[in-house]
Amino acid sequence: MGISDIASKISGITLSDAPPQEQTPYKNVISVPGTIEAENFDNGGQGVAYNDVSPENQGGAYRTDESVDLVESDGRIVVGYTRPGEWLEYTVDVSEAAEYELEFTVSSLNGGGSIGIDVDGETLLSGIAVPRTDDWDSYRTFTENVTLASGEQIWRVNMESAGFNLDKIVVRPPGSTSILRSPVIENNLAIKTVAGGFHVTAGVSSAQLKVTNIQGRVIFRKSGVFTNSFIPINAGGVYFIHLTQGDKRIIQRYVACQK
Ligand SMILES: [Ca+2]
Ligand SMILES: [Ca+2]
Repeated sequence: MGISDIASKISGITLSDAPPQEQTPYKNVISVPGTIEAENFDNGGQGVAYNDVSPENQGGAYRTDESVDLVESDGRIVVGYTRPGEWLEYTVDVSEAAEYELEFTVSSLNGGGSIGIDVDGETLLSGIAVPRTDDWDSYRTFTENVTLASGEQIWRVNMESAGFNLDKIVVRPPGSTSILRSPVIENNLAIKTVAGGFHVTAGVSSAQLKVTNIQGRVIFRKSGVFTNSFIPINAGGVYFIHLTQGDKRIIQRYVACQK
């Protein structure tokens, strides 16, 4: 067998010559409203169901025959070792065209990441900053509101800027959550909800704090620099806490139980 025969045999087994795999849901089509676990990306492999820079599963968890880096962290399976330009696709079925709230669960040691979502090739979200959580094993949520069409669709989650772990995205009708865990945009801007009220920090430059009730009426307003300042909420009901500082903004829902 000559060199050219060997070369043709080698090229005959390279993956690039294999026909592309068909894209199918990993377990089931994911019902929305519902939970998209990041690790349950579609079947189909590199270039079809996902784009992953490193050929091996660097975390070594869950789906060990895929290139996507899956890590066990804080008792969860998450997508880790994210790199800019990587993406994952999910086959979802939206029950009803409506507004929904997307709640992302993430961790990030150093912050600086951003995420986006395309639906059937159209941008749904782009440039969404992923909060810093100071530890890879420390997870937080943040939410974005979107309008979705009904029916089966392919969601592509884009790792626009890297440096975060993605656990899951919960999709729910807006207004259906109870107390959300606190998002942190930067270390110096945070809302931490607790029973009986919330703590607010805007530690570096002056921020505006506004609390509205479910009718949109402002019931509390404060501006300046706060460090872990406690704002009591005494009457039961649903409130929205708005914290803005320059172009940064956190809006968080707070549900106070009747006493
Ligand atoms: Ca990989
Ligand atoms: Ca997960």
